[in-house]
Amino acid sequence: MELIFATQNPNKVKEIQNQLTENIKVLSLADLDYPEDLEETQNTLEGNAWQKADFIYEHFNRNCFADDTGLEVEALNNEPGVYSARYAGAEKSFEANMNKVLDKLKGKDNRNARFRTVIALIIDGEKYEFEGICEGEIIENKRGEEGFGYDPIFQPKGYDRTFAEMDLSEKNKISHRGIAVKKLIDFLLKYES
Ligand code: ITT
Repeated sequence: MELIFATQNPNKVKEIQNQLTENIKVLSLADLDYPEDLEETQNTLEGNAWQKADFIYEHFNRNCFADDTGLEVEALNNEPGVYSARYAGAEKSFEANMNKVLDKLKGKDNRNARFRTVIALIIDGEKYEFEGICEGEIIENKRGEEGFGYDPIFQPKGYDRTFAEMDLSEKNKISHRGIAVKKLIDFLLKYES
């Protein structure tokens, strides 16, 4: 089976292909010589994941999936959420985004937050959705050098280290994307057999 992953991010493609058997091949948009960024103009993670998957299905008429992730901070009405990548502006600066969250949380006791990933899959014309959630809190000062995005300010529940203080394999075991991807893979392996 071949599946198109509707992303321009080669790391995400590699991450998933590593966990699948040879029978399931994940193709990136680069493999299809499709150079454009996909539109993400919806106001929910679900909306964006389906927007990307639907677009690719209509364009190529092939089995495909897409994902979207956001950081949801309880005391900020679940902001930045779907706007996580460009919370502090179009330049998509990880530093500026983290500083904005830290500024907005100054003086607030409730620092609960969660990362949420949604994966939209279209296979043989049928639609399936998978979700992964990682609960945690926003710490007061950035810690750690690993990972990306909001990792230096996010400490998962039950841990005294941030995501940026974990290596990728440790993060993947408990992370939002790790959980959603595992659900997708379990589904695909069963679907194949
Ligand atoms: P695409 O090219 O696939 O669209 P993206 O950079 O937009 O990748 P996502 O939609 O997965 O990435 O996530 C949106 C933003 O949420 C991302 O730019 C980060 O700021 C943040 N984010 C997502 N996953 C994260 C993680 O595991 N750790 C920290 N921040 C994360």
